[in-house]
Amino acid sequence: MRAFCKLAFAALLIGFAAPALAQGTGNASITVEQPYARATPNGAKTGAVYMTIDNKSATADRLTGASSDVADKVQVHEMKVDNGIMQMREITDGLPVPANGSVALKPGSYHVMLIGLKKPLTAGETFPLKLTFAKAGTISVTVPVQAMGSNNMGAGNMGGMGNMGGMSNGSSGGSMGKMEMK
Ligand SMILES: [Cu+2]
Repeated sequence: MRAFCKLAFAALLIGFAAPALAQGTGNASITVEQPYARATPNGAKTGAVYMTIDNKSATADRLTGASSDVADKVQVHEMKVDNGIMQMREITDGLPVPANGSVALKPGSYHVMLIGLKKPLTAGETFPLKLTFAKAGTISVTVPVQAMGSNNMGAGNMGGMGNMGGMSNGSSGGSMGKMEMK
């Protein structure tokens, strides 16, 4: 009985440890870990996708583009605070994924930007996203949508993402003026 319990516990641990969320089958060198998007408020025209991209090969790669059915346009963006002003811009020359390394797309930093959302992103749903790499080619991932503010680390940045939603429809908003898209 005791041995059985240990075995069951070990199986449980293995279950947790397995990279169940690693995606990117069909290509050994690049894997996409734990992609997710935040739910968007009604009427929002933009959303963001976060993930960690691992490169297990000895050759550096670049994320050069993305596409999805859920939005008109998908771009790779960089966000940073410059002189107290939150700015984001499209990375047009590709986001570097270092050899034998990884790059994190996370709130307040790099993200995949969904522009022209066809419908709000709803918590609990998933949507397909295609990522194009200079060397590894196209990798398809399934992105789960998490509730707004579900990640404490990004809570402060959620306001920024909300502002992005307002930005695209051109309406004025209190904090929108603090954000510029280049
Ligand atoms: Cu963006």
